[in-house]
Amino acid sequence: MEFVLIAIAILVVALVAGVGLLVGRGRRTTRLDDDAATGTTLTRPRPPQAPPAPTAPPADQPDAVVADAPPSVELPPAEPEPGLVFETPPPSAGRLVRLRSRLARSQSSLGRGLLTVLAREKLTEDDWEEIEETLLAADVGIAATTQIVERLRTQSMVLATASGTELRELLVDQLTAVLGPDLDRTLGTDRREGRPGVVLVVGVNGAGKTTTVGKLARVLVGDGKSVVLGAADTFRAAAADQLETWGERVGVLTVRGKEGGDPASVAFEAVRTGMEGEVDTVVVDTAGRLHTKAGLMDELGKVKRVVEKQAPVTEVLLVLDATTGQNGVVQARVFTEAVTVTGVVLTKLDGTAKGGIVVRVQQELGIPVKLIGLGEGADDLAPFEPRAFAEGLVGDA
Ligand SMILES: Nc1nc2c(ncn2[C@@H]2O[C@H](COP(=O)(O)OP(=O)(O)OP(=O)(O)O)[C@@H](O)[C@H]2O)c(=O)[nH]1
Ligand SMILES: [Mg+2]
Repeated sequence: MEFVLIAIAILVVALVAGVGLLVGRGRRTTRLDDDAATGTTLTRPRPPQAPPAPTAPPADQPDAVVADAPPSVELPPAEPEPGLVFETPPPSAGRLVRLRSRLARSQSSLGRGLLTVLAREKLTEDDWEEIEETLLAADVGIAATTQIVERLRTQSMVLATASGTELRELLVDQLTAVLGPDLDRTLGTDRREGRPGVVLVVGVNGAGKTTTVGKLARVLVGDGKSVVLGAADTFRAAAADQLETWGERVGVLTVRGKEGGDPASVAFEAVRTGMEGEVDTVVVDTAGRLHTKAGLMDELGKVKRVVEKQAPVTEVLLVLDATTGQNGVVQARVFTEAVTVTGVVLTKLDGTAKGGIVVRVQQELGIPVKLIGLGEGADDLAPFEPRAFAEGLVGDA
């Protein structure tokens, strides 16, 4: 009798396990159990990873994220649901050359305007003034405008006899020179000393942060890297959904928290997950914040400090909307006081005639523009390359 009871018990357990497995496979993304302490849920990432050894939480882990027993995170190969295929985004190389025609609005004011004047037989003072005004109208800024005009003036003799193609080349050279061709624009996305690169993305409301995080994940996946996303914008549930959708398309895991939860906890959890999964890069999205609200700006500092209890933040990207002009530069200054910004992302350059803003932002902030957004398409984000950008501004023959 006892034997029969044991046999029935084993049968029941086997049945329950079988049903559980079937249900799990049917989901588009797998969610691990809620972390009791943080309410964080996880979806699976793309890269096949060896299951990590269970680790104890670090001694200096902040109170808000100390779980009794943090779920050990196993990151098996991400498998899309049958019939669903992960997208394969293009690599970073060559993106700007492909997208530079999106600078069309800038081209019409800068390229055409300048080339028309430069092509005149003998340049008068009025002509030079017109050149200056055209550059200023494209938001190039006074310092760079003066530099470009002075250099072109020293080449007056050459200009007088130059062909259309030669004029274009001269102009591209001068624009490239003010775009900081020698600045280091390497993105801090690589693993260092056995830990993932950690990218924190900050900026004011609506600048394009979440979109940039999603697009950046695609750039990284396109370059063969493994990525985890952190949805540390806990103000709106929709923000985490938005990010998760970007991730799911390329098989990248998103760590998210409860709406209204502590953003630093989510960022911490995302980095912990990335460490355990041994991914290359963890990219953390943050909530849009008004640069005038001191409390919100302080919160950014906290997010960074909490993350750095585990791994150094290797890149802080400030996302600026290129259509906001001078205001963007003012905002940027406040952000640089709250966190050390290591790179600027200028978004919406496709929607402005003021492509020269890149020059001004770099010169006034002393921070390199590392990425630019040139459209709403999933792969419309490109690493910034001065010469290709200058060519885009001037336009094709
Ligand atoms: N045309 C164009 N639109 C862009 C670009 N980058 C972002 N956008 C659009 O800008 C809008 C805002 O983008 P989000 O990524 O939601 O901005 P956010 O900074 O995360 O906003 P909050 O989280 O509300 O602060 C969206 O409609 C994006 O499609 C770009 O390079 N070009
Ligand atoms: Mg957002």
